[in-house]
Amino acid sequence: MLKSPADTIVAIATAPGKGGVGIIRISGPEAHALATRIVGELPPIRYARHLSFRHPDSGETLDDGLCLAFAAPHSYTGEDIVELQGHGGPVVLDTLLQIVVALGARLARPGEFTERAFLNGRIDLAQAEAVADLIDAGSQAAAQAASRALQGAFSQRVDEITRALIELRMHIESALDFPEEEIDFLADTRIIEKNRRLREQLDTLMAETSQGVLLREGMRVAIVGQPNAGKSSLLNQLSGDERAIVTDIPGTTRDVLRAEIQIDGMPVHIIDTAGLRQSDDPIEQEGIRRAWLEIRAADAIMLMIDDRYGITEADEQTLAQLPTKPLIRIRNKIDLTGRSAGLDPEDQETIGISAKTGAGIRELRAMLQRIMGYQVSEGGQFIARRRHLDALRQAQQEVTAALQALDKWQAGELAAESLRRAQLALDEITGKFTADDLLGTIFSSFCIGK
Ligand SMILES: Nc1nc2c(ncn2[C@@H]2O[C@H](COP(=O)(O)OP(=O)(O)OP(=O)(O)O)[C@@H](O)[C@H]2O)c(=O)[nH]1
Ligand SMILES: [Mg+2]
Repeated sequence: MLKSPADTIVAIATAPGKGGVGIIRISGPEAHALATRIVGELPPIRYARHLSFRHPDSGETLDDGLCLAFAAPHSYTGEDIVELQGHGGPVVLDTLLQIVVALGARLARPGEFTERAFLNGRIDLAQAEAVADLIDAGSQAAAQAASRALQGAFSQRVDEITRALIELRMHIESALDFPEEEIDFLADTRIIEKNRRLREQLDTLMAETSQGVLLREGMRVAIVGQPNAGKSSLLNQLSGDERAIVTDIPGTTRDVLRAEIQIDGMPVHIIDTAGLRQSDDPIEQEGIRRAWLEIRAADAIMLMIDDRYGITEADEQTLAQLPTKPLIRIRNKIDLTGRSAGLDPEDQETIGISAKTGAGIRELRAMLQRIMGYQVSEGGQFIARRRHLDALRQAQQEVTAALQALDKWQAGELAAESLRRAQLALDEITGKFTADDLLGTIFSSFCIGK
C-alpha cells in the first residue's frame, strides 16, 4: 500500500470567481497549527465558530467567517483538516491562501485531497473516481449513480466477487497440497459449480457496469448524408437549439458541429458534418475529410436521406464506405412526402422523421437508446468507467480459463493461477493493486480543492 505524504496542503475548495462563501481547506499534520496562527484559537473539533481571520504578523483582520476543524483520522482525507469559510471574493481568498502557504503549507494538486483520502484508506479507488464523477455529473441520473458508487455500491459488488474468488482458490490450493486425493477432489462437481457461479456473477456485474459507463460517457452519434438532406436541421431539432446554420444551399455546413443531449439521463453527443459529395471547393473538401474522421470515431451513425429522392446512388456509395457500426437510416422531410413518422414496419433500421416539424423525433430518440442497449434501471445503478469494464473483462477471461482447466484437464495448478490473476484484475478496480501512473492519471483529472 502506498503511503500518504507527510506535508500539509492547502487549496481554495470553492469554485473560482465570486460567491457568497469561499472555503480554504488545509489538510495535513500542520493544518491545526497553521490555522491557529490565523484564527487565534481553533474551535473544538467538529464545532463551527465564527472568528476573525487575521494576518499572522500584522494582526490585521483580512476576513471573518466560520472556522471548522477535523482531527485525523476522522476527516475527508484522514488527516487533520481545517476549513476557513469566509467571503467568496477571489482577492480575499487568494490573500488567505498566500498566507497559509507562507506559513509552510504547499498548494494542493488537483484531486490531492481525494488522493489522500484514498491513500489513507478512507475510500477505495472506485469511490475516489465517483467523487469526480459526482462533481462532473451532467444529469440527475448520472449524479445519483455517482453518489451510489461513492457510497460503495459498486465496490461492494467487486469485493463480494473477490471474496468468492479467494475462497475458491484456497479450496483448490489446499487440494494441491494432498496430491493423492487431488484428482478426485478437482473432479468434484461442487468446485466446478462454484466456478460457474462466479462467472455468472461477473456477467451480471459487467452488464451493470457497462450501463454505468454509458451513463458517464454516453455515446457519439454522427449525422451523415448528402448536402441538403437536413442534417443540420436534425441537430437543431434534437438539441432544441438553433445551433447550426440551415439553408437550402447545398454545402452549408463545413465545420463539424456538436451538441450534447440527454436521453433518460444518458449523454448523447450528436455530431453534424458536412454533406458528402465531390467538391472542388477546398473548404468543403476539408469539411468532408473531417466528416469522415467523425464517422470513424462515432459509436453509431445516422444516415440522413431526403425522402423525396429516396436512397440515391450517392447514398449507396456512402453506405458502401461506412465502417461497420450501428446505423440508423433516417428518411427525412416526411412532411413533404407523406410517409408516416417513426419506425418503418418493414425495416427496423429505417425511421421516418421531419427535422422541420419534429415528427418522428421521439421515436428516433428511443431508437438511439435501444442501439446502445441503455436501460433505465429502477435505482441501484452506479456510475462506472471504461477501465472498470476492462478489468472485469480480464477477470472474466481468467475465470473462464480456470473453469476450463478444471473441467477439461483437472489442472488445479493452472486453475489456481488463473484465479489469482482474476483477483489482481479486480484489485485494480478498487485500487488494492494499482500502478502509480494510473493513480496520477485518475487524480489529475480532478478539480483543484477536491
Ligand atoms: N420541408 C422540410 N424541409 C426540411 C426538412 N429538413 C430540412 N429541410 C430543409 O432542407 C434544407 C437543407 O437543410 P439543412 O439542415 O441545412 O441540410 P444539411 O444536410 O445540413 O445540408 P448541408 O449542410 O448543406 O450538408 C433547408 O432549407 C431546410 O429548411 C424537413 O424535414 N422538411
Ligand atoms: Mg448542414
